Amino acid sequence: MFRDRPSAVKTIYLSLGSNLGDREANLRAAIERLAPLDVRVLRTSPVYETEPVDYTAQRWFLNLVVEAETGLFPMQLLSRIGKIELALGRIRTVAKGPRTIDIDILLYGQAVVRSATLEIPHPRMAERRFVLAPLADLAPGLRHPVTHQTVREMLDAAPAQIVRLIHS
Ligand code: PH2
Ligand code: MG
Ligand code: MG
Repeated sequence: MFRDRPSAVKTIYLSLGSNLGDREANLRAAIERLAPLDVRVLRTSPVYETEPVDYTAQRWFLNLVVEAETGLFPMQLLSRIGKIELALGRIRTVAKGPRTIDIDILLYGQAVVRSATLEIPHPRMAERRFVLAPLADLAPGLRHPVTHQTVREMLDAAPAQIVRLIHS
């Protein structure tokens, strides 16, 4: 009963990235701020150091993926994530440029959301090793709700990009 109500608890996957200041501390601080905002962290992937994509003239990133549970609706989740980014000093200057912290929603259960301000699954996740490598550590068999590819299949097909494991 009510299994498909959007307010039911969902398993979600978030991509976190930082390439300014103490990157590791920024990732940790962001993770700590999730629980008080009703996003319960279940597991955290290993940390990868990753070559910048799109806007390449910037420092390498540290990236990881968080698996969490939340009863928040997608737009509520997006707005709380935005609060964490702001609190940690994110200033939007160059699009896809340097940032103290970036938190992106990759997956929200098997939901598909397409609005002007939010797209789930993340529209570029299948092209990004910095997303797929840590996601594959947590959930290699998880399927993309639109393409039905597994995370492992997406990673195998993704374009070249250097990602190196830093630690678990
Ligand atoms: N984020 C971007 C653009 N490019 N490259 C890496 N390696 N890691 C990121 O998190 C990243 C990026 C836009 O959000
Ligand atoms: Mg991003
Ligand atoms: Mg973002």
